[in-house]
Amino acid sequence: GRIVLATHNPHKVEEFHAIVAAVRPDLEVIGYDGPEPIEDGVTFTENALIKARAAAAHTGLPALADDSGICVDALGGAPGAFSAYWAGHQKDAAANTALLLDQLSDIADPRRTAQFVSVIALVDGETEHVVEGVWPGRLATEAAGEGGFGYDPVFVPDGQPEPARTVAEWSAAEKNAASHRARAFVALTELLRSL
Ligand code: ITT
Repeated sequence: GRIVLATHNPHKVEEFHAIVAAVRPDLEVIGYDGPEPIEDGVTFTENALIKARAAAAHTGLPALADDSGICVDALGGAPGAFSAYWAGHQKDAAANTALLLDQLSDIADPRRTAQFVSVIALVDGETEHVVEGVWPGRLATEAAGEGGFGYDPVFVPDGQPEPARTVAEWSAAEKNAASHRARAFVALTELLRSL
C-alpha cells in the first residue's frame, strides 16, 4: 500500500523511512508538500490529528503524522506539545535545549527524569487512529553529540551501560530501533495491515 507522511521535518522523514523499512518494507511512504495546517492543538494527539487530516484531505490517500516532543517531570510535563517553539517563535533547537538545561539547573538526579513522546495519527478517509510511543530517560547536565535533531543532545535514555550517552551520541540505527517514534510506529503496524 501507499501512505503519505505529513511532516515538513526532514529528520522525521529520514527516521520514518528507516523505521518503516525495518518493520513494513512493503509499505511505500510518500512525502507531503501540500499546505501546512495551523497546529493550534495543546496536546500531541490534537496536533497529530490536525496534520494527518490535512494531508489526507489534500492527497486523498491515507496519511500519517507524528507530533512529538520532550516531557520533563520536574516541569510538570513541559515543554510537551510546545517543544518545537520552547525558546520562542523560531524552531531553534540550540536555543530550546539551552533554555531547558537552564530551567533544570537547580534540579539534580534523580529528579531530572524525562520522556520523549511520539503520537502518530493515521487518517484514512473517515477512519482515524492514534497511537503513542514513550521513551523514558533523563536530561543530561550539558549538551553532547552531533547526531539526530532537536533535544537529542540533552536526552539520555534509560537502560544504558555507563558511561551513558545522549541520543545525539547514538548512531541513527540505534536511535531508530529504540526511539519513541519507533515504539509508536510498532504500535501502529497492526492497524496498517489493512493498507
Ligand atoms: P512537523 O510538524 O512538520 O512534523 P516539527 O518538527 O514541527 O515537524 P513537532 O511539531 O512534532 O514537529 O515538534 C516536535 C519537536 O519536538 C521537534 O522540533 C523537536 O524539538 C522535538 N523532538 C521530537 N522528536 C524528537 C527526537 O526524536 N529527537 C529530538 N527532539 C525531538
